[in-house]
Amino acid sequence: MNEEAGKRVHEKSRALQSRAELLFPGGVNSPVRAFRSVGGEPPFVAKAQGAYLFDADGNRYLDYFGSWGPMILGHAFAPVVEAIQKAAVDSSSFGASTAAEGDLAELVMSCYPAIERLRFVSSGTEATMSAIRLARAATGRKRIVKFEGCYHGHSDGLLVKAGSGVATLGIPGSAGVPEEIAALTMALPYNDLAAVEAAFAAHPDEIAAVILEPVVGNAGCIAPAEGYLEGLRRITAERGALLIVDEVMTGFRLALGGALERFCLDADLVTLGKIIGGGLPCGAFGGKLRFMEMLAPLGPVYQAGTLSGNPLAMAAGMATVGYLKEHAARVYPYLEKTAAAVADGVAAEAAAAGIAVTTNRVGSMWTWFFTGEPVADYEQAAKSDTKAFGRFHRAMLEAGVWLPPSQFEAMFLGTAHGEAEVAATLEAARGAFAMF
Ligand code: KE4
Repeated sequence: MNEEAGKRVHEKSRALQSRAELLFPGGVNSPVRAFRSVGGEPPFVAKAQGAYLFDADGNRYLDYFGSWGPMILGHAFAPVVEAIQKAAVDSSSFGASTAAEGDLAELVMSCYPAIERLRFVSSGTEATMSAIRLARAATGRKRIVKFEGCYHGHSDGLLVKAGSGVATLGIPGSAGVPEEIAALTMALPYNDLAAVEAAFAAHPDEIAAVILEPVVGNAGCIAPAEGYLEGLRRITAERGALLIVDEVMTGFRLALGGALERFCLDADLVTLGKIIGGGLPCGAFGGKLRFMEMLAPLGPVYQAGTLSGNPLAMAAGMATVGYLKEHAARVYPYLEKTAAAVADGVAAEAAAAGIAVTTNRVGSMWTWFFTGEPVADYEQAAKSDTKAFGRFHRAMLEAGVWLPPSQFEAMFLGTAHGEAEVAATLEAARGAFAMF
């Protein structure tokens, strides 16, 4: 660790930030990285190993965002690194069919019985955008239902009261999205089945699909209420709309078969990303055969991608998902136990300091909301004290613990986080709360 008299130095990161602001809007290639909602200056990462990030000035940080989900096995996990290196010597892209795509698809489909056919893309945004187009074609309907606080990537029709990024920036949708397109998307309160029933009653035979995060991560972590997911499955089936379960964040995170396995849920279409690429750009969408065979070149729905099924992403995904499948019996209970130790331990430190925090956790994703009230939807999450979260974030960062830079994001940990990391996190939190 690089320190002067107990203070961390950040001169290299500051210099890199100055240059970045002459190159990228806000100095970043994705808004949340700019730390706008938590304050302070984002360190520039130079490398990472296991549970740790190292910045350009040599400072070490415990990583609790894990590239926003993909790094479930820790950074530079040897089997993943070796798989990428091995694939790279045979070229990084072909733009032609490969065995590797089939290998990863078979592995993914062995974990997701709901997926009868699959299509790889290069991001979660592409996956959800494509699934929506498919649902509209399959039903001949135009309207979409999403939920406030859920984020499904930045395609026009889904930037309507979205969560991650937009919620953090306080933008209720996004400039540049035509109102005609936004008007086709209804953003309903999460965990409210009556609102969904009312939407279908108001627009009978017009709603193509309901898309949701089965466990919300983009408003901070919000769990589905008892019976909620089953209710959505029932209503959409009754009303002839598709249920699109966006597992970009929860896939392979909450269980080997994601939320569909954890909550015994069926879906018409599923979207995946993050972990499926082992940290390389990769997304996927898939589901029932009768819908997927509408995709070009078989059917009338066009969807394409230069780097779809990229061989390096396939190799990293195979190494990651393959390891998770082989060791699932050990990995998922471990992640559950370790995440509970961190989430509940920090909550106990807050309580001891007299600070109101609500902890929502499902598996190894969680959020500490700075509020004394329960958080079951975005409206309740938005009542959190984001300034307090900002103070907490800055204090933890200075103590070497890098939390996601937003109250409206989920924390993640992976198999590289152990007892030492848990203890260091609780100690850092104790110190942070002492400064409140
Ligand atoms: P990407 O296009 O960023 O690969 O995926 C979009 C997406 C879709 N669905 C869900 C449930 C997601 O969480 C995401 C992306 N998540 C955010 C973080 N919460 C990505 C981080 C960022 O935007 O920089």
